[in-house]
Amino acid sequence: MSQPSRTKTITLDRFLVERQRDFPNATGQFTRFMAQIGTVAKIIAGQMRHAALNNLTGATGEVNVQGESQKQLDLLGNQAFVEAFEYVDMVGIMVSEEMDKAESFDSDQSSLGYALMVDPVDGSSNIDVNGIIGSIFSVYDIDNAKRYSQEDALRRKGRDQVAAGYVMYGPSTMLVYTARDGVHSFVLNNEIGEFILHRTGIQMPERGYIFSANLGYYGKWEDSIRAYSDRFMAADTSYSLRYSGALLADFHQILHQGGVYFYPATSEYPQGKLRLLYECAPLALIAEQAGGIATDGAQPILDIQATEIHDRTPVIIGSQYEVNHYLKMVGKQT
Ligand code: P6P
Repeated sequence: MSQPSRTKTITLDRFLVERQRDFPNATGQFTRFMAQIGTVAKIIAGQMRHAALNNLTGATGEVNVQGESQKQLDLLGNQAFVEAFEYVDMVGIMVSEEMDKAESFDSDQSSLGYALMVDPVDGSSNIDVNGIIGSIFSVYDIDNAKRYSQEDALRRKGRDQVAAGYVMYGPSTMLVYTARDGVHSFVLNNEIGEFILHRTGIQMPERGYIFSANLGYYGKWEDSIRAYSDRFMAADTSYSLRYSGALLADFHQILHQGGVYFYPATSEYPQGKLRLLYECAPLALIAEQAGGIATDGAQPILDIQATEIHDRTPVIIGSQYEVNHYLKMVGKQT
């Protein structure tokens, strides 16, 4: 009798342990870190699934440091990250879209630790209409022994990231990350509570057919950006517009199908709206690891020096063809 074909089920933990063998100096700290990310993702996924039933949608009535209305799930998501990393003694400092200042986790370890930057619930305005949302994270090495000042430890360039990734709370809960060794995705199997390997070495198509931008701001863009945007709607091109209001969801589609997401400076956001440390830099590392490009129009996102933990930046991110076209038509990239 033929045996059932055994598709190897590779959990996130197994993948991390096997990858760790490729890094002879690995201490296992990153493996433990990513396991905690998996735990936070499961907690937030559960909160999202039951939000409407538990009356957890809607705003808190507070405004966050960004001047944006804070949703209940913004705070719950942020708390899930704080609780997951304050006790494991590997994150020395955490920056979050939902916290005015960086949170220091006292650590008696003298070895290397991590600085963690997170957008706990990206696209939270979608919560009230059951839209797609996610969490974005970015990780840097810090040396707790030196007792960095928070600001010193945080004035980083995205190119220094140890790892970056996001969790998408959609029809499936999907975790996508890179540790500078390619881009890998995992899907949460709710029956067994494990993230299962979905794809490794994801490569972004060199050219796509999706463009993602909030055309409601068309009138607030400079002329050259309007001309760039017009190209996607011209009779002789065949692009589709996709814009969900959640950066990571729009980026995820472009990562797999190719194209471009752009949120340029507007008269309302002269520095751009999206945040450098916990939205643009992590996705830029993933984009570059997958063969794509991420720029602010003048320089690669990963080369931008953060001066403040909630810095904003214009962002154009996606396939080589579409982003290079932006740089030709609009950009001044050195
Ligand atoms: P707008 C969500 O608030 C976010 O930071 C990104 O996830 C999203 O792409 C963008 O802002 C949406 O901004 O101005 O189009 O509503």
